[in-house]
Amino acid sequence: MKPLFAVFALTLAAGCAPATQAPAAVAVTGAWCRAAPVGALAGGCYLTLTASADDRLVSVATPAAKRAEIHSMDMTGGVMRMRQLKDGLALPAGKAVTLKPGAEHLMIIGPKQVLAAGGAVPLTLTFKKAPPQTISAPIRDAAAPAMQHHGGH
Ligand SMILES: [Cu+2]
Repeated sequence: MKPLFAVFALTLAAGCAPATQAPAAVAVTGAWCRAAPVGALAGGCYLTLTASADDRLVSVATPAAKRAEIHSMDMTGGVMRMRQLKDGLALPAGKAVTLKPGAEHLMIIGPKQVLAAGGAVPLTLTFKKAPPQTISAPIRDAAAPAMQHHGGH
């Protein structure tokens, strides 16, 4: 048993050594924001985050709204409840974390622009370890693409 433990400990130690590890990075894919009617008080944005090492989405900011928050949504006693994740969102190494309608999402509160399909929302994502990233999330209607065919012809 002893040699096995030794190998395990060595592997762990190597994983923590900064010299042998690639810099922390988070891949951001599939970002979009839900189109909202003129005068909407808030809007939802969604994306998929994959961290190369254990990390955390700490905060989000946008010049397109008064503020932006990281939210979760869950069912409590049959009621959908939304709450702000004040400590951010955990991003386990190598695991794609998808923020989507009905689950974790980004909320932009007090939009300063109309959230119309075809536009885009700039979002700056701040992580605990990885460098911050600014992306442009296209605004789309929430309807699934397959559903849009019904009204077409
Ligand atoms: Cu929300």
